[in-house]
Amino acid sequence: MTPDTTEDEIVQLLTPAGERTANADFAFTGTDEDVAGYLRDMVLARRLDTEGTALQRKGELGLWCPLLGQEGAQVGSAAAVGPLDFVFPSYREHAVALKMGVDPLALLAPFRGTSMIDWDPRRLRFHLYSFVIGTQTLHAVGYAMGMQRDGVVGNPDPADNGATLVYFGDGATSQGDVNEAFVFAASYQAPVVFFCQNNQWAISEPIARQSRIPLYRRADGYGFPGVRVDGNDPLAVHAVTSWALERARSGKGPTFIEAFTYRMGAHTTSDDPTKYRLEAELAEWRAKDPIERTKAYLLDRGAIDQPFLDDLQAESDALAERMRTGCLTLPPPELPDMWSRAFAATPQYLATQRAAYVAYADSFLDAEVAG
Ligand SMILES: Cc1ncc(C[n+]2csc(CCOP(=O)(O)OP(=O)(O)O)c2C)c(N)n1
Repeated sequence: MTPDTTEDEIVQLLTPAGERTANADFAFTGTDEDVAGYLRDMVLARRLDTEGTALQRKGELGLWCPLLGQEGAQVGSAAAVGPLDFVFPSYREHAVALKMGVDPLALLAPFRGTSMIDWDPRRLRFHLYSFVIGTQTLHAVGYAMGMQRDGVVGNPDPADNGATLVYFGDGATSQGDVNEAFVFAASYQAPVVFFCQNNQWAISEPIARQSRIPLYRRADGYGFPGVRVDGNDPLAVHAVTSWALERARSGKGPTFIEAFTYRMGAHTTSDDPTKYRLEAELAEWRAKDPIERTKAYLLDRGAIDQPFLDDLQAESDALAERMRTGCLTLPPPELPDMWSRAFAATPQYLATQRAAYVAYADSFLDAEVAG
């Protein structure tokens, strides 16, 4: 189902069996401790994801978007984010959200319908989830152009520079807005990294039907580099994303990264993938699991041991327990909140509407007291 391509076009540094491989252009420079950290982040994200699905099945969430299989792409890329960078997610980036400091309970809010956002995007440098396909690519380019004007790009000291990193899916690349984002980013040499998780499916639409060429090659037509990386290899993803972010921060413009991965779960909890894809395909990708290969690599090197894995299991269990109990305590929204959620400072006309509503609602309370 994938476009015609050859294996050697993919940057890979860790094979599915957990063996290190070399690449002529990219090298992983992190330590064993860093890789153990990636393993921890991936395991916790997968557990959060499992609980999200379970909570939806129990009727506590309206919807959940599983990330199962995409942990390597998300953790490897998020680990490359620097202090001045700003991240724009789609709706499946739970592992990135955790890495950026979002509280796991806050992630449940949009899916429980208690809030659109329960974290501070400015403090965490992590924008709210975007459910409208592709809009976040335009936000990321606009923000990156603002960074250029604020002088946070291309400074001699790398510590003074930032860029944006935007996540989207293979299906999003068929969207007009996303192509407009590419054009603007190229025209202005905006400091943005387009991180496409090609998980092979846009709901039931396979990638082969959406693109005649491998997605990363499209970047050439816009005038910036495109790189295809093994999305289930967190080391390779980290190496490629670090390079692309550094390029952007130093003023060399945008990069398109195609993280070649697979959505092992359903599109959302409203979807049944057995209706449109074959079990054999899933089995093939299960053998490329990002967590299993990273664990095998670290165990083989003696960089982690059973106590490490036991502690991780206990930490995962505690996270799951907190999600199960905490989900039920998320405060439901108050109706008057809808006038004060869109702007940092509520404009006068909205404050007036809000006051009129509150007075109207209160008039029923007065009537009750009088009655
Ligand atoms: C503008 C817009 N059009 C259509 C949809 C409906 N929709 C939701 S998810 C989806 C497919 C997205 O696929 P992809 O970009 O590959 O991301 P993935 O869900 O696989 O992560 C579509 C068409 C939407 N949310 N927004």
